[in-house]
Amino acid sequence: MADPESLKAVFDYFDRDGTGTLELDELEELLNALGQCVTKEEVRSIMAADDINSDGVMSLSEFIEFYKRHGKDAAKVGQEIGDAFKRFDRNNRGYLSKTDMETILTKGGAFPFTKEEAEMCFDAFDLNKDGQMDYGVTI
Ligand SMILES: [Ca+2]
Ligand SMILES: [Ca+2]
Repeated sequence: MADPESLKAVFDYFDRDGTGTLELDELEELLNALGQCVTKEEVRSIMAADDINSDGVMSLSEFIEFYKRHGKDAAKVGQEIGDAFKRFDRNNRGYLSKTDMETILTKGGAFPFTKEEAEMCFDAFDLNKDGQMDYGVTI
């Protein structure tokens, strides 16, 4: 399973509004970024299944449980993305370019993406559309 540090980085990344929890739209974005094509219905049922304390949002600990339950494939992707950020951002710029992202996703690891998929992923991450993917790991 992915180490908690990477999971937390991923979790924080998708917690756009900094509430410390993932709401439905944030969870949807996360799943899409991981290459899971999910419908809103599916997001809702995932949330329902994994929202352990039934408060309607996913906390970090629930998110970690979610990863455990949904097998090592998902965990591996999350970990790869987290690790890849650090590995490819050699100059510690704090962001990756679209080319970096394509290199990571199409050449790296157990889950090779097509160029189109990599671009979709990049666009999902590049929120302010400045062509740089900030990964904003707060330590
Ligand atoms: Ca949030
Ligand atoms: Ca919850």
